[in-house]
Amino acid sequence: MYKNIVILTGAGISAESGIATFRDSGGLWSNYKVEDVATPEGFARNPGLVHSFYNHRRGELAKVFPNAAHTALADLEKRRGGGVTVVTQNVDNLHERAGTVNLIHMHGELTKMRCGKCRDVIVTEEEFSTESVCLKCGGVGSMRPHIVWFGETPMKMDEIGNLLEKCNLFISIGTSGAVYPAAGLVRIAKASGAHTVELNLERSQGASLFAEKIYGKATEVVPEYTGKL
Ligand code: BV8
Repeated sequence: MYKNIVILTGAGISAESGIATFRDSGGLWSNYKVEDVATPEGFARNPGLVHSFYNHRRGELAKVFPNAAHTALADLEKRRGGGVTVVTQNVDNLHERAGTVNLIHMHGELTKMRCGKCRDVIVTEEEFSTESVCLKCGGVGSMRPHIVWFGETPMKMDEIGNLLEKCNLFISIGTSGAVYPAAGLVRIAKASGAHTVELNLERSQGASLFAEKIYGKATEVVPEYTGKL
């Protein structure tokens, strides 16, 4: 029986809820250039474009719902009464809305904005622009998405490292394994002696690192796999 389970999720777990992935055809990156909307340099160059990219995605959140894969992870956590942590690369709030409690957003959250001046972080569903004012310090145009862009340090890496040292089952769901350090977490889990499982639509870039691989749609393979734990 696995005592400590760490589950890494990526955009693929939210695909069947209707949220575009990044690298699949027609995905987010086919309509926007990464360097324009997901880097600090892009934000400095054209903050209005970045605000509209995230305003659009934040608006989409209200129209989508968790799917059977999100629910299966929340049920697993409830059933196990602890020892299950989801580390997500996703910035949507579908894991929380499905009931997952032990959750780390390593790339930040769409529903949060941060002031570049006073660092205040707020939860919001509003649209933001370069005219937006920080309610704490009054800074005009100083608000930015509370999101980890390329070149920025992912959140809670120490906490994630501690979890991986103790983990004996590492499950990766719905990620292409294209982005680091997220794509390297499986190596740390393996070094701790964990059993490693990839549940994905197709082989990821890191497929060879996993001891067990099951391919199919997340709403099918995730409930089936976690139901046996
Ligand atoms: C950093 C927020 C220093 C934005 C994102 C080596 C080591 C360290 C860093 C690097 C390195 N090499 C290069 C780097 C730099 C860079 C990087 O990785 N570049 C890549 C492109 C080469 N990394 C960084 O800059 C990171 N920061 O390195 O800081 C550091 C390092 C270590 C420790 C401390 C500090 C910051 C990266 C974060 C960037 N921000 N997102 C936003 O969301 O708007 S990344 C972005 O990609 C999303 O977060 C997304 O989650 C993530 C990964 O994509 P996936 O989730 O995997 O989505 P994708 O579309 O690619 O794949 C979907 C998968 O689902 C597919 O496999 C598909 O088959 C599958 N699927 C589809 N449908 C289904 C399905 N599966 C199941 N069912 C379905 N129905």
